[in-house]
Amino acid sequence: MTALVDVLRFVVGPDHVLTDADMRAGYETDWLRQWHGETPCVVRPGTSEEVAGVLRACAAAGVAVVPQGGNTGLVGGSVPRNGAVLLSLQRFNRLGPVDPLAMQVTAGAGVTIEALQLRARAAGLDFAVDWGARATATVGGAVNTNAGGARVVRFGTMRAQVMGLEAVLADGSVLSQLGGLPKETAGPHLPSLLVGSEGTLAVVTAARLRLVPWYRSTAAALVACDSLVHAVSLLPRLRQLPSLDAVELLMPEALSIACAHLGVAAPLSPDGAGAFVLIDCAAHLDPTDELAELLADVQGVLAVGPQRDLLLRIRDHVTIAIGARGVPLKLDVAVPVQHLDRLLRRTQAAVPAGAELVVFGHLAEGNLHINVLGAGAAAADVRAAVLLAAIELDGTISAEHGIGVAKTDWLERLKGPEAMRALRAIKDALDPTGLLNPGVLLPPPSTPTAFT
Ligand code: 2HG
Ligand code: ZN
Repeated sequence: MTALVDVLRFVVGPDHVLTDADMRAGYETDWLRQWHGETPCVVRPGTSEEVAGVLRACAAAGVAVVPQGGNTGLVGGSVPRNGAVLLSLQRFNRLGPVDPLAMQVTAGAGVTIEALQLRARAAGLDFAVDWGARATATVGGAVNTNAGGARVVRFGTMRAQVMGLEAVLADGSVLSQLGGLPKETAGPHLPSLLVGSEGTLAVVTAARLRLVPWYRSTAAALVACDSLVHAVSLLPRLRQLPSLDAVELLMPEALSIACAHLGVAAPLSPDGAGAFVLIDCAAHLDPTDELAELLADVQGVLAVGPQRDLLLRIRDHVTIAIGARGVPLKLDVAVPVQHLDRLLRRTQAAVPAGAELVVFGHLAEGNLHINVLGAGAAAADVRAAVLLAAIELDGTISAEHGIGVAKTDWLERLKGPEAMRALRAIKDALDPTGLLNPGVLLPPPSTPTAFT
């Protein structure tokens, strides 16, 4: 162990190898304190060549590597396990100039989503992917989980933003594909293969990202619906809105606990409502009238416009509000929207009396964030019931958080044996010794890599 640490100090400089327990602590537990592991050292390279040096040193010592960005993941994919070295990408915080001709920018893996948004806006553009953890979550993590968030209805997930990547492969070679050409049919697009690969195929160090217009005029509305079915029925008309930016779902308990956490009154009374839909619009010209007109004959609409900041703040704080009440069973599933109600009913039926079910999510993508507090010994059964329901309803066990270590046992059921064989073949080809993030995404390898 000491020998490896010495080599790592040589590769990245002594200040960037952290071995003291108090220095490691922040890297060993995720932000919501759901996942914890231990690492003998945190290594913080500053260049792709240094990443390559770290990978070569760890490979030579037979020690696995867990890459980590902002550590805001929700499925344990960036928390160290089994004595692996923790490779932090935090120092990859370089943000290139915005290219207004291509509407693109190159961002280091450690750049936060918020910093990227601010840089884009300073140039009159915007970055499309957005979610509550924007101040801490990083580009590298977003690429690796194929992050989604609120604006997928308009701009797609992270996959749709990635024009190119720079990444270090397990053998230490640096794959640099940051050109960003919008058209190229010279074989498969390797950067796309790495999107959503959760650090198991390469260490992503930078991304060439698509930017979108910055729509400065905004309007939001909150609609109290009788039921989830009623909420879903609004989608066809909402999709007509050219300015539609987000369609978020808040079940009454999610709205209540976020408001209570923030100490604000609920903008609409949760009493009697079955579901709330938060609609956000953004355009070059004020979309308020367009949104108001569209909702004119809909009951239970909060005045469009003035309370937008509050509504978005409430939505952003649901996860934190849940976390403040305890460590929940957290599931991130999606089904075709017409099956959402069946998914919800099957979930409700699985939750034991006395447990607290908090559901919210991204309505347009049929993506429910299912959080159960106080499930106790029933947690495993609830988890199985929800994941099975998602699969049986033609959905997925992970819509945007990834598989991590949390759902590897269900991946084959979702994907089927053919896809699993293909995924394993890709993993074996790019990382034959299982150096990168073993145990994440694919079930643990047969030969565990332990720190020696
Ligand atoms: C969100 O949409 C995040 O706010 C977190 O994906 C979801 O906490 C969750 O379950
Ligand atoms: Zn989400």
